[in-house]
Amino acid sequence: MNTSRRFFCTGMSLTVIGAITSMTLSQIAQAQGNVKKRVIPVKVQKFSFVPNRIEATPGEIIVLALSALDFPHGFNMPDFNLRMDLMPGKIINVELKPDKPGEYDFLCDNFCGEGHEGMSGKLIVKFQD
Ligand SMILES: [Cu+2]
Repeated sequence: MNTSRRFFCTGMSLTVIGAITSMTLSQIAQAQGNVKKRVIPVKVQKFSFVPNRIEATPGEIIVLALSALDFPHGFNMPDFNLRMDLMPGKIINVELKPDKPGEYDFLCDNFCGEGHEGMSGKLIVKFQD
């Protein structure tokens, strides 16, 4: 009885060690840049994001490289709980890994003039046709 219980315990700890090891390996892979990221430059100016329609596949990692050209705009993606200030002359990189297919709006949330209300775009996440 005692012997079999000891074996059981050993098995458990081996499993735990295995899980920790595989997690560490995937973290090393990320640190080495083995994870593919697609960088998408986005120009931000009164009153548009260019491009204003960005497509991605579920699970893909994309980096929006946002540059404000003329004014301090804001970048807000409510579905991702994300907002950034975009100051002219700086590139702000926003890394996203959208897992679920769907359409996610983004918008300027810093009033920038008469066309501000229409300053928005969409991230469209879908499996490729
Ligand atoms: Cu704006």
